[in-house]
Amino acid sequence: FVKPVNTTALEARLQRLLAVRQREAFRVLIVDDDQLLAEHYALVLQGAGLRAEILLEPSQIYEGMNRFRPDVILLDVLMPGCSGPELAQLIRLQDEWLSVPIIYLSSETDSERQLAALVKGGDDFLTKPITDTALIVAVFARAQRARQLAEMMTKDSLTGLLQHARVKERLDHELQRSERTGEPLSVVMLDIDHFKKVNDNYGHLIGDQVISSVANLLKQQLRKTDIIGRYGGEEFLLILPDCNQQQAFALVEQLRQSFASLPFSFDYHNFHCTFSAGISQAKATDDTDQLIDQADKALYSSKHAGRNQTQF
Ligand code: GH3
Ligand code: MG
Ligand code: MG
Ligand code: MG
Repeated sequence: FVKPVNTTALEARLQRLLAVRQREAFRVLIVDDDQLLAEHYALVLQGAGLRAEILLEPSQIYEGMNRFRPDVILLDVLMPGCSGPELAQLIRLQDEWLSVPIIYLSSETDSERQLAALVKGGDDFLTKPITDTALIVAVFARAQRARQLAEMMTKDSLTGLLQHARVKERLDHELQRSERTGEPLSVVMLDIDHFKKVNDNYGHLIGDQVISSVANLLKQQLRKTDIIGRYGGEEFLLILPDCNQQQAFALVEQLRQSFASLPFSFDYHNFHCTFSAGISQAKATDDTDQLIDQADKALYSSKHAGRNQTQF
């Protein structure tokens, strides 16, 4: 006697689980040559509040990954041209995609062959046919873990901003995109002025608070599409897509003035801090390092000219 699964109770629990608000819906890339089936999975996942995109053509995997940046890949095993496990191997060749969970979804029930597929770079093996609930749970659980891990790996713990290496990766990506679309792209380097004195006069804990408040100001005032990184101790790198040098200048000047007027206190003593900034706008011939270097040089000019200012 097998006790029937109470699907309504399970689904209700699942709904509650999914109701936990995600800052951004999980993205699932469905790679399957069977369009009808892929569309069915996409609908099921979208119904559960996830974002799903279908890739019917395995050869477009890198393009699809770069455009969609999935949290999870749902991968068919038997496809013409390139098998699922072969594709998993290709995905794992890119450092950037090493930790994206790959879930095989196939009618393959032979455990030897399932194992062989997993060894090539997959994380889970689901078999078709699959219930909607089982699919949602499997994908959701993997996506959630992957997001948590990715957050921990990429975010600076004091400010919650992207770490040095990650912000450079994002700049590579945005630079390629701006070359493709022709949209302007600006980069800003910020550095807190005389920060050593803040530490010396008020201690490192207060210094940390000052760094956090720059980060909070940036998070509050920049657009969702802007990218903010903690580039060094008290240095920040901003990537501003679809923003030219003049627009970036106006924006940074506003930020600079807001920050300069922010009061800090230590032992009933109030003090203010300032930062200096340098801006560079991408030209067609620039690479990531050149763009950062130009922003750095502009920052140096601001420092040299007396600090608490923005130059490009
Ligand atoms: P300048 O105006 O030329 O930028 O002067 P500065 O004093 O800010 O010079 P510099 O950039 O060389 O000094 C940065 C200091 O920031 C050195 C380091 O001790 C301190 N620092 C770096 N990371 C942290 C951090 O996470 N917390 C605190 N409290 N201090 C940090
Ligand atoms: Mg197939
Ligand atoms: Mg510095
Ligand atoms: Mg400094």
